[in-house]
Amino acid sequence: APSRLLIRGGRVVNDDFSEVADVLVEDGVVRALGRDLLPPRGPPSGLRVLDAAGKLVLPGGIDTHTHMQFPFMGSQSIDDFHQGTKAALAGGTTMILDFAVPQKGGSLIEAFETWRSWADPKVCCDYSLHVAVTWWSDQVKEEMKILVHDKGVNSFKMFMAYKDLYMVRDLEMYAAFSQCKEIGAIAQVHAENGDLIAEGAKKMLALGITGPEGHELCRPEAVEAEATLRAITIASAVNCPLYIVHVMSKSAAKVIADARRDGKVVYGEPIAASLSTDGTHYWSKEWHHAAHHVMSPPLRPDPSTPDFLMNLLANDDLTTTGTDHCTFNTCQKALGKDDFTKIPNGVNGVEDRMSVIWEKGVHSGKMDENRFVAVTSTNAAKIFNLYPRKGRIAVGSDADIVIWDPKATRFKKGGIRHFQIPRLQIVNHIVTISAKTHHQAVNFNIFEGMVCHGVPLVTISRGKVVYEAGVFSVTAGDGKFIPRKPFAEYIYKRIKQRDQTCTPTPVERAPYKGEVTTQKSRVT
Ligand code: DUC
Ligand code: ZN
Ligand code: ZN
Ligand code: ZN
Repeated sequence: APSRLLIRGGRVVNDDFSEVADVLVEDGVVRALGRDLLPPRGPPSGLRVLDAAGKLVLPGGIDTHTHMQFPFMGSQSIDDFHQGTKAALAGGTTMILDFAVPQKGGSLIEAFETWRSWADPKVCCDYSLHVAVTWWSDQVKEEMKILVHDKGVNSFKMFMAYKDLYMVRDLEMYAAFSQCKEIGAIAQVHAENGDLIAEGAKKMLALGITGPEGHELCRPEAVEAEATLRAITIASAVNCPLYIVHVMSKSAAKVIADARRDGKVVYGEPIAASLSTDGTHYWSKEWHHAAHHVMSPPLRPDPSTPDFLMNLLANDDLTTTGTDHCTFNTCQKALGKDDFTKIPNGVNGVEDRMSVIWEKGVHSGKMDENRFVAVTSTNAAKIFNLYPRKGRIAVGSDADIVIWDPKATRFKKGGIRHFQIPRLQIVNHIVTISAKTHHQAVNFNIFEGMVCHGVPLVTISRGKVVYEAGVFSVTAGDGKFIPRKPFAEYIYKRIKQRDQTCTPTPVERAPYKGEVTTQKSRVT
């Protein structure tokens, strides 16, 4: 295959600027960007030309939140690192951030190495790993440091829910957040009150509510909002940057927006699911349909939630987007047939996210193409310190690029729509999202039937065309683990600045009436 690519005549879209330009790709990186890069004599041998006229040329999507082949709730998620990353590429995502999750009492480094041994031989796109802190000890503290210094990890996730399995208490979070601050890592939380959920679930089961609706009823919005505020309060006490994963509710999003207005270094990550569907499905008459929507925190029954979250994403109250892609087939979901607490939690999205956000965000008129790039790619790259290697189309950046059709239309009935582009015939085949046509392993799609006007036509991963015209040319293991260094500049400057303004300085206070000695007092 030619080692050089010229993407010609497309509209190159970064988070801050769009311009019609050619993109020359060589050795996996962007070599040049400009007008008319094609020599008048035509392409030299070894140069493949992709005509992108009328299309957008976007930085590949970064999915900040996936769980491929995750051993969880008596099951293992069905999309593994192979199928899951192929599906990502088909959807225009060229990098995922997955989670290594140790058992309580287990080594973080061992978990990290285990996940790497699963992912490395299988991944088709680049990836990084967040590591979960599920318990606390001196060993955990030391291992966090080693992971940051030697293993390319700069983000640690704490679960405030999943009592007995993964949940950490406030004091443990305080300790973990302090350590994150110390070693230059960003703290992440799954924000839900695990104690309230456990009690709520007991109550539901005692009332005879055993179906998927019980899942939502025992963990209402307030349970998410309370934990979100608690995590922000704890992070703020140690001035550690905080990233709230899977923001699912209006009330949690409001808490984050408020904290950001107060100047706190907090980021919120809504997911494809919370931005485009809702919890009314839990009341479906078909058990399997309801069960396939079971994830934590749950989708919210309030149908105004997706629009609300999308508005906050558009105006920078929320910052990034992931999917929490963690899929289970119907037979796996059936583990919880008689008891909703046993339904393996998780929904799809890794393939759907870009088109779903385009549809509900850009096509709906809530955001422009630049904001779309910011929330699907650039902001994640900045926060997790992958920028500008990832998240930007610029000279020297990895050539993770998507040729995007912003105005795809419906299939002609019974036919497949072909786009005739010189040297390239593109088959546009995912205009209507369906489990029948998606590349995800799972046998259900929570976005079933959604019509999308924005679709990836060609996906390029580190300079290689890996998906085109509905066809993959990628091999398991082609993706790479991307190590990340401590605190991105994007975050560090703000934390430093807050260190100065937040730290109380001891000063002399005026003596009380009749007091002979003065003593140190703290005035902030
Ligand atoms: N929530 C899910 O739905 N699945 C995986 C883990 C999580 O927190
Ligand atoms: Zn979670
Ligand atoms: Zn439904
Ligand atoms: Zn998750």
